[in-house]
Amino acid sequence: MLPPRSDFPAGFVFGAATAAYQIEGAGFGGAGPSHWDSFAATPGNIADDSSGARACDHYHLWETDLDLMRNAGFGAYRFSTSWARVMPDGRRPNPEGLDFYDRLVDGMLARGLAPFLTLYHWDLPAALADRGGWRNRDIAGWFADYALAVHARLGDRVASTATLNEPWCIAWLSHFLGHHAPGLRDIRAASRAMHHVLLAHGTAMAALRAEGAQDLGIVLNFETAHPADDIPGSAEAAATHDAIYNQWFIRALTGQGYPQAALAGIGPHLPQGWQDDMGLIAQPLDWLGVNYYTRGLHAHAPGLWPNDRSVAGPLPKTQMGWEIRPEGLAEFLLRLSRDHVGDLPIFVTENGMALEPGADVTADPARIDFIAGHLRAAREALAQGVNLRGFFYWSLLDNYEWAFGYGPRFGLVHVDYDSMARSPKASWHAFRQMLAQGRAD
Ligand code: PNW
Repeated sequence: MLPPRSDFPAGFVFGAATAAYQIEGAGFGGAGPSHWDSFAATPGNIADDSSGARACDHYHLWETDLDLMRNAGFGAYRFSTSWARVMPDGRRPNPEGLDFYDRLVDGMLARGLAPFLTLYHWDLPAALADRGGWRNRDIAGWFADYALAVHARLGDRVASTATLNEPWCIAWLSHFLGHHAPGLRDIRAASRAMHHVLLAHGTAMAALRAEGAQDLGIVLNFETAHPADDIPGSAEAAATHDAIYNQWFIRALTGQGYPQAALAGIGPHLPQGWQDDMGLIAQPLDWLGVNYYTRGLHAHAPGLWPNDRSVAGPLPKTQMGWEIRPEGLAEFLLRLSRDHVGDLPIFVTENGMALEPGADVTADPARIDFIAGHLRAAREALAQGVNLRGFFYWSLLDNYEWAFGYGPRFGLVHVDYDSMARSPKASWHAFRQMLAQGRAD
């Protein structure tokens, strides 16, 4: 059972989240290729060698999907626009792509769903990737132009706009760990990307503000970093990981500067004159988005910086192998408000679990328990004074889980990838039951 709606303040937003490349289908409707298409086409990069070419065919089934959002009783929908669909070559708008999002936003409003827009959830146009992508400083201007093009079309109707989803994944996971497009394992490329994502955010924020845009924010991911054992080197590995993952972005965004423990390895590879960009990066935010899934255990690894090796932990795990630890959500919300953002409104923009389906693909009691635990953690943070404004489940639909392909299923709604049939799971019904207790807003 989920906690009652009345446990949350009036106006608290409940929603579900998706991302364009994971659900829409790609490469048609005037869209250009993205670097995910080429990454996915390279054998070995994706667990099942699949791509987002068809995904959930949401591009054609979007009305069904918005009905699923509304019928669950949600008041908001977090979605992303695809840069490669809006600008096939990264620079010039594609009217057909903008028309699609225009209809989508109108469809949300017609169903009483507040549109929470994310401008970049990883589908970089291939033409820009070919010019160095996030390694090229010019991406700050390219991204700002894209942000303005979307704002010009949708800005009068969206409730909220995030610049980037998870800059750690865009920069570190993709350029240092090599797990996501463009699949690099290169400290110099990664360090530059770590700075350029923030520069792009700041440049776009300033441009959007100049156009009168409101309710602007960014979505960061956080993962508790604990030492795997008592060796001092493991405490150091966990602290270094924490600096790169949990502190780098929020510190820069709030004018606190990059953390020393991360600068030790990244600093020498940053672009010249990076210090001069820190003012532009620290644009005032209207809200912060927090994605939280799990904790990681870290052990000392001899060799190259950051001397960090991830170790499997003892707690119960999801289908991703991620430990389930709801109290970490409350810990992060408190830590963020105490150390970084004070009273700034915070939204949990993603939290969810992948679960192996059983014979009845709609029976997912473990997911209901997972959500209940994390909602209780959210309530705990509220009780301790955190200015938490909403909670978005990841994800509405089973979808393309990046390097893991179509295996892991995060959805409140099951998707049959042959027939494209949608079947609401017990967790969807649990939200519906909770939210039927009356909208507080
Ligand atoms: C997030 N990690 O990705 C994304 O925002 C979603 O698109 C994705 O489907 C969801 O979480 C579930 O994975 C992450 O390696 C991917 O730490 C990887 C990591 C974190 C978040």
